[in-house]
Formats: sequence, structure tokens, C-alpha cells
Amino acid sequence: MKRTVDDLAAFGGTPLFDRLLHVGRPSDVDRRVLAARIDGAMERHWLTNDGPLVRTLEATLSEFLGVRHCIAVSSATVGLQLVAKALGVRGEVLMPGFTFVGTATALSWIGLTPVFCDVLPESHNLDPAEIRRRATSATAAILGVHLWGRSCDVEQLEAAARELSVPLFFDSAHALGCSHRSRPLGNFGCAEVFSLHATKVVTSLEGGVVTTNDSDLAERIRQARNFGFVKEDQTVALGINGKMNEFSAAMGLTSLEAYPGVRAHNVAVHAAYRATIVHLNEISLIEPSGPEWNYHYAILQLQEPDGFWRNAQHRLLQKENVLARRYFTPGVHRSAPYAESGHVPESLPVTERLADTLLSLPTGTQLSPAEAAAIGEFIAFCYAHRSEITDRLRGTG
Ligand code: T4K
Repeated sequence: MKRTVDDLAAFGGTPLFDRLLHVGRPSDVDRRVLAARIDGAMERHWLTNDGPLVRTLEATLSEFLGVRHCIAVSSATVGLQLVAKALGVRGEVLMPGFTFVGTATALSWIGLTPVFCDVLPESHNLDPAEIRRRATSATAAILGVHLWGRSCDVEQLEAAARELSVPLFFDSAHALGCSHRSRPLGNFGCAEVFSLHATKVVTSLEGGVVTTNDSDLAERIRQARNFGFVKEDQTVALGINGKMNEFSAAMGLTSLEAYPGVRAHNVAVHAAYRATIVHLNEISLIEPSGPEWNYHYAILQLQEPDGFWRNAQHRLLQKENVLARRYFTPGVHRSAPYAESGHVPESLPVTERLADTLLSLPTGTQLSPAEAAAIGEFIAFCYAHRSEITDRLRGTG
């Protein structure tokens, strides 16, 4: 543990950890089970195109999420595009400015125009009042994002979608295993899209899954995922290659089996973080929005309205080999290509404040709860010596 400010790695001390601790590090799975599944695919000589492992993953996820249809895809990005295309969306899509830039670029890439709305300070999710403020005659859809796995105000978004007579769908990239009012996410809007990227709580390396209770929509998405084919030599609509391969499905299934243990581990990691910072008024760890939460993201919220101290914390942690992240700085509306487009709001105050004050900390089985406690104690130490550290970082101490 650090005793004086001189002990900080940023000022020449020994780093707290002798290995790098990443945000987004994939959690452990049973490698023998994974290898057996991959071996089976090799034995079958069936590697992609709606293979048996993909079908099993879809069926298992359908049951897990309590949703009628799960369609495995090559990434959440492609999943969002397939949903938008299958819904026939053309024009402007109202979406939050505070999300991963890929939520917006998925839409822009297929010719849609994201219209960035501000988010609610409590949930970090799309503010329904903003929908009404920013809707135009060109509004064609609403895209909510369940950021950090905390559910959007689904009912308010549904009401807004009804008023505007446009479809509502969700980017649920962070939200596998989470719920809204006791119902699993995956069951809301026209469709939801989960990411199974390596950085997610359940992973298929690269991959995603579209969920819907609408059988016609599911059918159109299935067709579009495979070039628009319905049978050999026959396409019925515009399609693309959005398929998941068998190795990814093998990993997805094995990772889903590990999920209960990973979640329990992350509950302990969260508890360790919380216990070490709970006495500090200036920071908090964001809390679940309901009983079902995957605890995959550990997000520290600092009270400072300017980014200096958050950025200082980020830098100090990195020097200690804790590779904290500033998700999602600077806000999509202030990122290329949108910032230069001239079509973005001048300011989204809540988004900008969050972009300056949040810090993502490591979770997952790479990190023990004791190590999480050490990170939390380090942060508390920095707060206790804040003015001295600030002076030294500003070059005045
Ligand atoms: N919507 C939302 C709200 C999203 O957050 C995302 C993806 C999407 C949509 C799109 O989903 P996909 O189309 O990807 O399925 C990463 C991921 O690449 C991205 O998938 C994810 N969100 C985003 C939050 O994180 P970067 O630019 O931060 O990636 P990178 O390479 O810096 O890696 C993140 C951290 O994870 C690093 O600390 C390294 C660590 N890592 C990463 C990989 C791949 C590992 O330790 N092992 C690994 O194998 O975007």
C-alpha cells in the first residue's frame, strides 16, 4: 500500500500491480469444454451458415432471456443494422449522445442519420423528454441504449414511440442477464441487440444476438443475415453476411455456462470496490437499476464538474498498471465524424458531464475481490492526498 505521495508510480514509486489489469478482460471459461465443442465442429466439417452450435446457442439464449426468437449474428453492430433494415427505417433515428460511438456509426453506415439526445443523470440513459424536443417530421425510429446494463425508461420510450408512430428498438450490448421491472431485457421494443464481443460479460469472441417476440421480424432478420436467401438459389430481399460461425458459437455457449459464476465473482468485486470508497462523498459506484444486473461494468462517478481530477485518476491508475477507461468520452456528438458534421446539438450538458466524470474499473475473473479492494484503497488514498497530488501534477508542487 502507498504511504506517501512519493510512493505513487506516477512519481517514481513501484506500481501497485506487477501485471496489467484491463477493463474488458474476458472472464475464464471451461477450456476443455470449449476445445471439445471446437473439435466437434471440425469433426462435422460444418463451420458456419446456421450450424448446430449456432442453433444451440440461439435456443439456449432464448430460454435464458425468456424471449421467442434469438438470432445469432457476427457482431452487435451488424445486428443493429439488420434490425433497422428489417424495420424499414429511413431517415433520422433518435438516440442517446452518451454511448459507445459504434451505436451511432452502425446507423450512419447504412445511410441513417443519428439525432443525439441528452441522457438522464440518474440512469445515464436516453431522456424521454429529449425525444419530444428533438423529434422532426424525418424521425423514423427511436434507439434506446441500456447503458452499463441498466434499463432505459422503457415505458416512457414506448409512449414516445407510439406518439410519433415510429418503431422503438434497443442497443442492449451491455445488458445480457439484466432486467427491467423483473422482465429480462431482450423482450422490449420491436427488437433488442446484445453484443457478445470479447469485452462483454458473455462472449463469442466477436458476435451478437438479436432478440424479438415478433415472428415476422425475426424471419426477415434471419433471411437478411444470410444474403437474403430463403432456400438454395432463391433470395427474397436485400441481405448481407451477418452470420455467426461455429467457433464463435462454441465460445458463446461455454461462456454462457460460465455466466452464473462470473456474475457471482463480479458481485464480490463490486462489494470490494464499494466498501473501500463508501466513506468518500466525492465519488460513488453506480448501482444496479433492479435486482437482476450482470455487474459487468464497475463505473465510478466523480462529482467534479471538470475533467481534471478524473483524468488525473485515470493517469495515476494507469501508472499503477490498472488500465481504467474513460468510457464514453468525449460523447458521440463530440466525436468524429459527427463533431464536424454541423448537424449535432451544440451541447448535451448531462452527456458532457458524464463524459468528464466517469471512470470504468476492471472487473471479471482476472481480478480478485482483494485486488479490487486494493484499487479502491488506492483511489481513497488519492482523495486523502488530493491537493498535494494536484499540485504535483500541475507542476506547482
Ligand atoms: N453498443 C454499445 C453500447 C457497445 O458498447 C458496443 C461495443 C457496441 C454497441 C458494438 O458491439 P460489437 O459490434 O462490438 O459487438 C471495446 C469493444 O471493441 C466494443 O465491442 C465495446 N462495445 C466497447 C465498449 O469496448 P474499445 O475500443 O474500448 O476496445 P479495446 O481494444 O480498447 O479493448 C477494450 C479493453 O478490453 C482493453 O482494456 C483491452 C481489453 N481486452 C480486449 C479484448 C478484445 C482484453 O483484455 N482482451 C480482449 O480480447 O472497444
